[in-house]
Amino acid sequence: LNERRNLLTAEQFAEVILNHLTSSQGKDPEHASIYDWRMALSLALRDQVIRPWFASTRTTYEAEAKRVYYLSMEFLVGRLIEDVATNLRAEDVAAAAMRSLGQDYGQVVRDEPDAALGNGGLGRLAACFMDSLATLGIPAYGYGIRYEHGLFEQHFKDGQQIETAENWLTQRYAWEFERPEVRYEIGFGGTVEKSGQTSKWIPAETIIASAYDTPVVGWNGLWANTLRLWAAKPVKVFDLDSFNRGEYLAASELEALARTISRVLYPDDTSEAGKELRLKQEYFFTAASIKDILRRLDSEGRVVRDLPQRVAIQLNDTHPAIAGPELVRLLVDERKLEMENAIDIARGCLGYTNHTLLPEALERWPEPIFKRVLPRHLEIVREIESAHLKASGSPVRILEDGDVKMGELSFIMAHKVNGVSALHSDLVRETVFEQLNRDYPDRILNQTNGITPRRWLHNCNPDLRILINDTIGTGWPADLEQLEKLVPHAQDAGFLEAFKAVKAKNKVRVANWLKSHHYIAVDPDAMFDAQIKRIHEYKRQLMNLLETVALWNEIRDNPNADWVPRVKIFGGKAAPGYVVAKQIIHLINDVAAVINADPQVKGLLKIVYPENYNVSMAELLIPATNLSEQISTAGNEASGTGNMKFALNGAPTIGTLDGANVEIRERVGAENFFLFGLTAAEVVERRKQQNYSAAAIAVSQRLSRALEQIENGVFSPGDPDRYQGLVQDLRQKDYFLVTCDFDDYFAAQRRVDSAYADQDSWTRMAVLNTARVGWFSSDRTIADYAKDIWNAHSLIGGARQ
Ligand code: 26W
Repeated sequence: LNERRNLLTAEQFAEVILNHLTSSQGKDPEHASIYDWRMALSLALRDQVIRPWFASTRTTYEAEAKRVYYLSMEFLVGRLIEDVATNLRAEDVAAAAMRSLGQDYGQVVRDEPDAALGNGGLGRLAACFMDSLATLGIPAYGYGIRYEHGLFEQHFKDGQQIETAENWLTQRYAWEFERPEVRYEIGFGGTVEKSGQTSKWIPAETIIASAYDTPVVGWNGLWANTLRLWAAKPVKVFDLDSFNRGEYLAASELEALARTISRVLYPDDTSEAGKELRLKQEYFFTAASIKDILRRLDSEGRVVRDLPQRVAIQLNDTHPAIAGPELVRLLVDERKLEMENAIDIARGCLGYTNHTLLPEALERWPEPIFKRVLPRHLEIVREIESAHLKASGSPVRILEDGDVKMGELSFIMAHKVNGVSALHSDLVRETVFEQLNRDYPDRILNQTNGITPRRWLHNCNPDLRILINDTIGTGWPADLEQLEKLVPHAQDAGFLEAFKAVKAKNKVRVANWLKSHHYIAVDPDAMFDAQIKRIHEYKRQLMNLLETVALWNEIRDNPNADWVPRVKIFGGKAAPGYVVAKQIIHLINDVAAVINADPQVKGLLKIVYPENYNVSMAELLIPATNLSEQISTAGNEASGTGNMKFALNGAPTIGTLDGANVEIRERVGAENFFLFGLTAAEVVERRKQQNYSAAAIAVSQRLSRALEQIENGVFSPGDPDRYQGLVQDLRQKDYFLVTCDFDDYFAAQRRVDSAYADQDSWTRMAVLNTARVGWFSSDRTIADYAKDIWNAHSLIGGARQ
């Protein structure tokens, strides 16, 4: 295995970089821009991945091993230079090589734009899973869409979110290989022809799915898998007849139409727009992936009966749910299997992960749209439904109220269905899939999410990495539970000092960045308190902001008390059509303007909200954070993964018993976690009461005052009515119980203040958070999926350590 790693010296590597600068970029060092240097460095790194990549393919083939296919609409990859360099264990060589060429390695690393092909948690989880699959040496492909425009860029204009198109492909993407020979025709619409027992779909339009492959190398460079993203292209690029008639636009219309399918990532991570284009995107990448999987099976001389033994297909939420009907269609219409046999074979391959219980996020397609786009699939969905009704006696239908329900379809077509935290999986059993769980009692299981320790500690927090290496050795990036060995050091004054110094240095780094990139001055000695995630009502950024306003009032009332200086950091985007979320953004910025300009709280309270939060910003902010805000209404955050990243980097949580917070608290210890708020069961009960928010406001002086200030225009003096609607909703409805949890949250924040005032004990808490969250490595998550769902195996054995 070690022969796969072909470590170069810095001199040799500099040579490779220079060759790419000239041969691939066509520049000499005198005329090269930072972009040229970045491309040369990236291509030089990519070269080093080829060997393990080929070797992994060969090994998989020879072992006749089962392959895992992870189907996901989103892969929120971020930057890759450091990721690839460290996984190859070539970071020092790469940095030294660049230095010898007169280049600033860190600056070149930061020049890389994020690959932002995802919205948030679900997409980032897929990227962490790809890293862990490669690290564990499990043969796997990620399948998704090569969006021309990733998640929009967020700007603030007068405090309001403005979106502009993201344009990552204006520069060449260094990591991918275009595969013009790997192309499939994907049909839409049309009719179904019947002859006797057989059916044949005659699509009205077809487009081409064209593959782009990015190798994903694991830790130590022992294994590499493929992320295969599909781009939509026209069957016929250009209509010469139109052109010759002088109809220049019409001549390229076909191309423009076809490319629309992979043009842009839908920016909604919560509400289903029900748009036909979205359904087409889903079918487009799923159908291409399934065809690719069958082609690979055929090329290995296997028959479709072997599928469940050779192939595991994981559906990342319902977005690729059409994989079930598509696989059945190919088996029945093209390979002439019996319907029920085909359904069983498909189910043997498929697993489905549920990522949300929010009713507005559960995909349903109106039958007319579904039928227009996928007429044959609608027939097959009916067959799947009747086979299910017959076999189980279940009353649950897939087609209901004129909709095709993708959650039910996924559940019925999968042999395993999983939630993403213990609490969430319980709620999946008790709520959305209560009846189906009775019908198929062994189908639902839990797989608590995880994060890759390579990106989320080793790379983003280099000083902590070094401290940990010096303290417990270097085995932890591949075996994160070794961090437990840090526990005894939580009693060691020298270690605590060093740990604190690392955090302080990371905070200075952020303070400098805020100064230079956002023109905001913050005191690095203040507590950094961060809530960075998508803006959503259930995540309750509004509660955090109300607490901030209440704290502001309190400081002004008692200016001479012993206040703990705080910087409240917000980060995150709102879906462009989510009006309330956008108002919350506006309010955060309005409150920030007033509080930050108030001389009375200067040095004690500051709000910062840097625009365009993304993966790279998270990598900067998380290592510098003292307090992690995980304050969703219990029962709503399926898992959360930011919560794990903060704890791993030594930031204790203030949080509710929601998602993976529950398991984090169990592991770090209740005394190292600031708990508040209603439980999921209490939330259900409270919602049954009348006027619960009015009652909560009536008993809270602090909350009443903050609400009045907001609705009276204290923070929007030029437009005093601006937040009337937002506050009215809290007074009258408050579905997410901001008002009910407010007082308990405020009290928990004051406990945080006192705990933080004792810096030694705070640092001990921080250390114990880092030391005890090793279980949340995505390596553990993936090992459990492999065992409990996929029956897939590592082909590198114990070598990864
Ligand atoms: C409208 C279509 C749609 C609906 C839901 C798009 C995307 C979604 C996702 C399910 C939203 C999402 O990212 N969910 C998050 O998944 C993470 C990984 O499991 C969890 O940690 C988060 O708690 C969950 O909100």
